[in-house]
Amino acid sequence: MPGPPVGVLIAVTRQVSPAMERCELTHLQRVPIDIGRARKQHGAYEQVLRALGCRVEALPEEPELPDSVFVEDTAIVLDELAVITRPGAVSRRAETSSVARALARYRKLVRIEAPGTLDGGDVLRVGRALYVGVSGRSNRGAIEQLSALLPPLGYRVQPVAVHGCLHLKTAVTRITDEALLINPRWVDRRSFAGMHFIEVDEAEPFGANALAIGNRAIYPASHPRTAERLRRYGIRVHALDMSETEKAEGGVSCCSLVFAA
Ligand code: CIR
Repeated sequence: MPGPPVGVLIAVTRQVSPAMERCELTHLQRVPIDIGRARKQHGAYEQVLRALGCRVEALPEEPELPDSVFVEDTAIVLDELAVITRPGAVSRRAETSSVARALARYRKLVRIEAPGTLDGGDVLRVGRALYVGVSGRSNRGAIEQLSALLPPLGYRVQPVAVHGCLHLKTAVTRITDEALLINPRWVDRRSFAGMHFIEVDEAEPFGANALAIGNRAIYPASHPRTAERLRRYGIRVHALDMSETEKAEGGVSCCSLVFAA
């Protein structure tokens, strides 16, 4: 298992939008969101990022962009460059420009062009492999663009079918370079040859989204049984109440872009 990360880690985040109640929803029913509570929870999330060694760069809030707290969907930050996405939901396309400005200080930028659509929540990186969910948000056109751009840099791009959930990373996230946290009902584990799997508890289908940093993971308090499985695997779990962003169909990985400066 890799030790704690070395060097400066940046975590780009964004304050919860006052419009979050108008967020996109695909698999969930709309229920009231308490914006004040969402902001407190988001502040606690940023605190844990700091405790895990990240320098948090919080972008200003976007009052007209309901889903703008979910910065993960706007970019894929790799070691050599950042790919600015073209989000699958039209309501989310305007989120990318401010993130691109923030990332331009750290990486050369490239962009997904129409008719490609890509949400960062569909891109799972494990070592030099990029698994890309073919979902309601991310299409083959974007995967073709990634497949032209990234193999010359040493990345392998592999499309993965996702069923029954919003993004690939709703169904599976990286815990270490050897282990994935997975809900096998939403994604086929055979897509990830050679990996070890930690399965979510059956009662916690949304439990496959963790944000792992070194041997620690930021993880929603709403999935205690799966959290126990992570602990048994040797992961130090930082459990957070994320109830309000969960109502907006977001997980813990969605709320930041973490990368080495
Ligand atoms: C959406 O539907 O786009 C937002 N309400 C939730 C996005 C969550 N992002 C993610 O899983 N990466």
